[in-house]
Amino acid sequence: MCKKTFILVVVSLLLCSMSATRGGTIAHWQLNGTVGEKFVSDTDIVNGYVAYKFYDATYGANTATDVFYGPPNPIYDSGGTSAEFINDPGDNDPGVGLFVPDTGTNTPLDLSTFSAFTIEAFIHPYTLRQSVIVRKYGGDPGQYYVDLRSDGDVQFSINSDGNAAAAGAGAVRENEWYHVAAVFDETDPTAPMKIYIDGELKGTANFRDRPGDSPRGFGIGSIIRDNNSPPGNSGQFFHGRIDEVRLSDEALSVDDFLLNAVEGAGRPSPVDGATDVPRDVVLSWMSSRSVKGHDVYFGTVREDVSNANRTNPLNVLYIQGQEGKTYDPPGLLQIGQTARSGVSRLSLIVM
Ligand SMILES: [Ca+2]
Ligand SMILES: [Ca+2]
Ligand SMILES: [Ca+2]
Repeated sequence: MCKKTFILVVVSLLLCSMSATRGGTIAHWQLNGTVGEKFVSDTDIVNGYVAYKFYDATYGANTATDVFYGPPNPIYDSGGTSAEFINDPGDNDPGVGLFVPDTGTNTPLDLSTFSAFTIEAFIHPYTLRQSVIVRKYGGDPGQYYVDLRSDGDVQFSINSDGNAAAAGAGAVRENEWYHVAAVFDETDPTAPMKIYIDGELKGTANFRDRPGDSPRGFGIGSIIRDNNSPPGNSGQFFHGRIDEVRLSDEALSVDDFLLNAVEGAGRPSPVDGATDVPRDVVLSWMSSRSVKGHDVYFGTVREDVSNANRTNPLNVLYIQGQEGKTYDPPGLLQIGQTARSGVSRLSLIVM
């Protein structure tokens, strides 16, 4: 049986002059290292806050359970890595997580001095359960968190657990990447608390108070209930990958999320290595707001698709300057596909 191979190439047309309008970054942990090696620590690239790996105080020796450097999220800085939390004891405690020590009253990481802020991270959960993405634990007032629930909900909470913007059950699934953003703005008359998944507003809450100061450490992938170094009381360990944790001192618009900071085009759908793809699939991709259009090349001859351009389209240039980020191939495809994405050039190879 003969299989046709279709090759799709999307070329992003970049705007040359882009102005950055976003405000200040409080911290940005990129969590970059060497894939497969054990995570040690990560220094945020703006203010130098160090996130250290620690083992829960009740955690026994288990070399399989640790935090490693894992594959990067496919959207932002896909040349880096993530932190891969291998925490699968069948429950969410004990485990291994990351912490940043609290250094005093009303520090920037307390988020108590900002009238607006945004918390972002890319997550790729292996298991849906009660587990922390980021959290500064404390009493009421004195805490904030973004966490994952067993039903695929993601919640953003300030001070008391009940003050929560919830994305809702099924907002995320296991073994897929998502961008999560929690946005707070005391002055927002519509709702001061918002939770976004992949740039889509999923939930709001009308609680208007900023977090109070907390004396506990800041946790990534775990709750920290003290300020010991390493923590002596921790739990709710995340099982999966977390990447690019960023705190900003303003209520970012969706356009300013890291989700949209990708250079060129990326994140092909169907995803890399996907199986059971419907034959009437509509191919899609994401691109940054600096991209004003896409040229889509599609054909059965790899060399033609690779070599074609606007002046020499080789009969494979299907779309020119398209603003949209989807492409519905003509007819039905025979698919056992692989996909590869580059920085400013996206290729979907459909077998
Ligand atoms: Ca990274
Ligand atoms: Ca504090
Ligand atoms: Ca514990």
